[in-house]
Amino acid sequence: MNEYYGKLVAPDDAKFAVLISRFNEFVTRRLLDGCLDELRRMGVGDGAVDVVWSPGSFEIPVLASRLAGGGEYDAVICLGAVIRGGTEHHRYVAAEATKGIAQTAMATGVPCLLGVLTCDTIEQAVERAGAKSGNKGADAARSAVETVNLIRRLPGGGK
Ligand code: INI
Repeated sequence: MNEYYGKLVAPDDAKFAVLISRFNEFVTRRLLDGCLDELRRMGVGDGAVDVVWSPGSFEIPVLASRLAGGGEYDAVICLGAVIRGGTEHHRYVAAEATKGIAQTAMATGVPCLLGVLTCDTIEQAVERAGAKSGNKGADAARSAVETVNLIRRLPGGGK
């Protein structure tokens, strides 16, 4: 029996894009801090990371598609914060962002990590951006490294 799993070690030549929404920046900056800190702690050098700012979470899929499709990155880590407002607008933004990120990963074969918060309140978002409930940016960074490592370890997975 062969069993495959990813280690929390980034391959030396792996490159990561961190695609982050400027909307609700007071939250997303904390996700970015958590993400970059975690990448560094897993041995990823700053030179192996490009940070790309998206206007909002709605624009993440089209930008992720460009980044993942360009052949430059081993993973695209998508960070955003969709927070319920007074209308249903947030619902459409969250649906398109999450669906588009998944579709981009499937279409390109490049892992696109879901680090987009979908919250009812600002408190919930802050809790998930480095307060009570951890940091979803750091979680996405770990999943990115684990997935990239696993892909390289799968039969035929190396570049
Ligand atoms: N963008 C977000 O990233 N989070 C939100 O909570 C949000 N809400 O609720 O409006 C949001 N809207 C902007 C959207 O992502 C687009 O940038 C905008 O609609 C222009 O296409």
